[in-house]
Amino acid sequence: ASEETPSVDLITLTRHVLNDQLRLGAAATGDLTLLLTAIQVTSKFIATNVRKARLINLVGLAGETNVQGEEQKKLDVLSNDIMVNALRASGKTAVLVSEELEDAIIIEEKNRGKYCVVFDPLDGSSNIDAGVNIGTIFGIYKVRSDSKGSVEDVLRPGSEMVAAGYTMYGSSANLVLSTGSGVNGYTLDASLGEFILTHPDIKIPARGKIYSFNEGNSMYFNPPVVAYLKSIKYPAAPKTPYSARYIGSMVADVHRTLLYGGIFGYPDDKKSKSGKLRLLYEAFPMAFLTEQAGGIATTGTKRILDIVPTGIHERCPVFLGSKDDVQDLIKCYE
Ligand code: AHM
Ligand code: MG
Repeated sequence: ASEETPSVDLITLTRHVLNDQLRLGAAATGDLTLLLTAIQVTSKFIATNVRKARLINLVGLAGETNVQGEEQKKLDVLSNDIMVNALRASGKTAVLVSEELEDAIIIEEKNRGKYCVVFDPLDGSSNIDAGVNIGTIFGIYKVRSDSKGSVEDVLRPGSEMVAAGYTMYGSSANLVLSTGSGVNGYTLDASLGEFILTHPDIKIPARGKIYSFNEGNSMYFNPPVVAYLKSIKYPAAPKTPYSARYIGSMVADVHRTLLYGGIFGYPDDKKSKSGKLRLLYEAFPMAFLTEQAGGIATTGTKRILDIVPTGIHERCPVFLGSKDDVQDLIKCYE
């Protein structure tokens, strides 16, 4: 086909998920698809506002105003508020957990649906002012059959999630999603306002050549992590050392890991006894995607998706990525 001819058979996210749900048969009601439509709208909204804020920051950098701090704060809050409002209004949710909110939101009866959404509305916000990629991370549970929606509905292992994903706000907005049968990547076509399937059936290479850790924390790292990092930086010949890539935005670091392979890690250490990343809305969704793409996600000693959360803002150590690479790390813990 010539490059000037646009495709007239676009696979949008909604079409793709709907097909998937239909394939699953009678049990599907279309509710998950509608919920995902609400999430898509919030991602488009946040993408637009991230771009606007960057413009405003450029003005700030020119020395005129001191709005940077304020605008950045606004963006976090804005992202949280649009998600809460859109998810509530979708009529498909019962419980919402946001990194920005101390308590879970229990949806009132008139708007109540059967899904629970846990999310980090704008992750990696220390990167906003530098124009580096940031993202939204989300995980979805179904309420337990006997429940009208309570925090207990989300204090469940990540393996019980029915879907998980993230949207990365970069040069384009990329939404990566799993509803439990593989991982697909969609890119926002800004002129259509639709997420179009661009990365079908993402599979992590079995082994990569990249490691992604904040090595600035090295002096606090525990012996297994130190041993592992040494093994990939000073390998025995004929092996060659790995490349380091660390953006400091989980969404961007995980996105690269899904596509190129390798290992991403945020360990627990002598300073942060449970690591830094949040179990419910950072570790679980990314672990879900990683496993669905054929990789492994572990705390070093335990499968992340098996953890039973005891609090909604709990933290946990995270290592995820290519099967062979993560297995090498696990060996250092044994
Ligand atoms: P945030 O939720 O406050 O933005 O923090 C989470 C972010 C992750 O995106 C990233 O993986 C990590 O913090 C980076 O932490 P560090 O700066 O300690 O390397
Ligand atoms: Mg975060």
